Amino acid sequence: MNSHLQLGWIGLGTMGTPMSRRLIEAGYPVAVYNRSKDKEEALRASGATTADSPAALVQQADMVFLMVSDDQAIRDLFTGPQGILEAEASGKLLVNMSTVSPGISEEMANLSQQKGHTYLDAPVSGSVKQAETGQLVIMVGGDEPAFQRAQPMFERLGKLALLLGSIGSGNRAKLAINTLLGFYTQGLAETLLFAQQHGLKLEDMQTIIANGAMGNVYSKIKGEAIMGENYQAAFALKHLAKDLRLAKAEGLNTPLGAVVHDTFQQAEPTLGDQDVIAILKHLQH
Ligand code: NA7
Repeated sequence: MNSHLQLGWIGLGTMGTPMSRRLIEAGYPVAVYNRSKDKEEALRASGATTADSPAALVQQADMVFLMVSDDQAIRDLFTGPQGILEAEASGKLLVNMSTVSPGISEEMANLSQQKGHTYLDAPVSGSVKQAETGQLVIMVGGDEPAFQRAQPMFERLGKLALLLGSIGSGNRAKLAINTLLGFYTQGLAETLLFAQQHGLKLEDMQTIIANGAMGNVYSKIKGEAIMGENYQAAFALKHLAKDLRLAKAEGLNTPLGAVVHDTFQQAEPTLGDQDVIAILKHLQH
């Protein structure tokens, strides 16, 4: 670990909080910024310092990670008042780990370059548990030297970091894998509902799925959530609805893709803040 490296972290939501904490626990000095200040308290208690604005954060850090909701959040943080691009600094590495469109990454990478910074898109596969345990899969777009610069931090955050190509490649890979997540989530929910409607017990279906080739960690966790009626968001349904919109905008127009896109858009207004597997409740009606 390079103890002279000062890190910055923007976005302390469900994912950003455990991810930034892992870097603090590894011994890096980390300064944090979150739009809603109350979320900074827990990180301050863990040893982080805070910055008053994205610009102030960039000024004091060598490398800044972002983990926020969507394209709009990224646009606000980069180009808003006291935003990243207003920092009086250059030569910083900006690592955007949020799931956003390839287009906004290309745009922000260009603007960053004009200010002498380097940008990587580095969205992740995995949710809270993987974030807490450093088991995320990190999909990266950008150039090799920047990737190498971020690699020690990626090793702390994930079990795998792959450089996939130019800026936006990480975002494209993330949209592809989350399309599969959409298929699987709706598929699992429909399978369990079908079985239940035919008088089968959910516990028995769980056992059958877990012992067959279709079983995996995801089906186990989500099946248990359904049985326990625990829909607290490990991955909020609104984020998957957003990812499917982005995938559609990138040209996803397959039979399953179209159905899953529409199902999650319909469910979002009422179930958006609950976990993705709450799609089951939408399908029940
Ligand atoms: P959360 O828990 O919904 O957290 C979202 C974060 O993004 C949170 O820190 C928000 O700040 C921040 N945010 C949202 N909009 C803005 C704007 N406009 N400006 C600044 N900051 C903003 O998301 P997750 O941690 O579950 O997921 C993060 C990403 O990973 C997302 O792309 C997922 O699809 C995958 P707030 O606290 O609301 O002030």
